[in-house]
Amino acid sequence: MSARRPRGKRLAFETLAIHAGQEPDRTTGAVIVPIYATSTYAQEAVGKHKGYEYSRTGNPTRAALETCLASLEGATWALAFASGMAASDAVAHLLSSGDHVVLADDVYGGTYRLFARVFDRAGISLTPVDMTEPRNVRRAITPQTKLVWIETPSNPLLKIVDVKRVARIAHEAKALAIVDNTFATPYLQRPLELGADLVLHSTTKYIGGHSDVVGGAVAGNDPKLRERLAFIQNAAGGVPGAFDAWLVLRGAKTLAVRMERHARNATAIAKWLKADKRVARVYYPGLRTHPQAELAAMQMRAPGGMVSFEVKAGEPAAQRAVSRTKLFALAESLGGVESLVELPLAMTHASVRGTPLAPPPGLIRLSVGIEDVEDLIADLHQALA
Ligand code: P1T
Repeated sequence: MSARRPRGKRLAFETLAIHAGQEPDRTTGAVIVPIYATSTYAQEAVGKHKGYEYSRTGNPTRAALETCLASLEGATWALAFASGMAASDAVAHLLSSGDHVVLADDVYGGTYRLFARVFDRAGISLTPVDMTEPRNVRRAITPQTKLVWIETPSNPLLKIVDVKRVARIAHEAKALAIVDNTFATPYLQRPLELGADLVLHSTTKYIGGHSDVVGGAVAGNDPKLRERLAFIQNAAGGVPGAFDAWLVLRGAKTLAVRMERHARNATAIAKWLKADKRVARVYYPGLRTHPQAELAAMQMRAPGGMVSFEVKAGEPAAQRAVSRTKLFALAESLGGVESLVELPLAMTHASVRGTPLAPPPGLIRLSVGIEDVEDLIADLHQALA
C-alpha cells in the first residue's frame, strides 16, 4: 500500500499501522496478509523469479511487516529480525576491530552484555555514559568512535536522552547514532525525525503487544546502511519465521490505541505510587518531578507504559511485594496487554550486576498493561501491605 493519499498528504499513523504493506492478497483477496510458510520459491529459469529466492533472504510475510514498520517509523526501509538482540547483533556487525562505541549507561542488560562480552572479543571497545547530560557523550567520543547507542526512555530507570542533541554530537564525530525505541514505540517517539540514523526495536514488546512472540527490527533512511544490514542479516541469518512476522504485524495494527491506554494507566499508577507513604522514589517521565519531564514532553507524544519505583523498606520488602501481586505477573519482558512486575537487578539486568550499569537492588519495574487501572492499583496496594 502506498504511504501517500491523494494530494500528497501522508496517511496517519493509525491508518498506516493497519494498511501499510497489507493490501488485500492479489490472488485470493484475503484481507489479512497470509503466513507464507515456505522456505523456498520456484524459479521459472535460473535467476528468473518473482522477487523471492529463499526465506532467509526474504519472505512475503516478513516483507509486509518490514513495509509496515518502516512506515510507522517514518523510515524508507526496515528489516525484521528473530529477536531484539538479533537486530542489535546485526547493527554491531557494522563495526570493525578497533572501533569504539559510546553506550547509554542505562540500557537493557542484554545490550551491554552483547558489546561487553561478545563484541569485546572482536576488538570493539565500549564506554558507558550518562546521556541525560549530552556533554558526557562528547567527552567519551574518541577518534575511533563509530557508534553512539541511545536508549530512551531507558530500561529500567526511565532516563530520557535528548536525541536531537546527542545525534548531532555523534554526527560531528562522524559516528552513527542509533536509538533503541522499544520503550517508546514509533507511536510515541520518532527518533529518525530527531536526527538518529537508525532506530531499533525489540518487537517482542509493545509492537507485538501480546507477549506471544519474540522479534526485533531496525529501520532507517540511508540506502547504504540498508544494503549492509540486509547483507549481514542474510549472511548471519537472524531472521524471524513467517508466523512470528505475522504475529508482530497483527500486533502493530492496534499499537496506537494500546499505547494511549498504557500511558494513561501508567500515569495514574505513577501518581498513586508517588503519593503512597511506603514508596521512596518513583521513576516515570510523565511525573513533573522526573528530571527530564520537559524533554520527555517535547520528544514524546505520551510518557509510555513503564514505571519503576523503590520502596522505603528496601530490597527484602521489594522481593516480597513482587511475589505477592496477583494481576501483575512476576516475569521478565514488557509491553504486552497484561501487566508485569519484576526486580531488574535479579532478573532482566542480572548481566550488569557489578558493572556501572547495575540498577538499584530494590528497584521494582512495572510494565503497566491495559487492564482496568483501579484493579491494578488495588493489586499493588495489597502487594505492598
Ligand atoms: O528480548 P529481545 O526481543 O531479544 O530484545 C532485547 C531488548 C532490546 N532492547 C530493549 C530496550 C529491551 O528491553 C530488550 C529486551 N528486554 C527485556 C526482555 C526486558 O524485560 O527488559
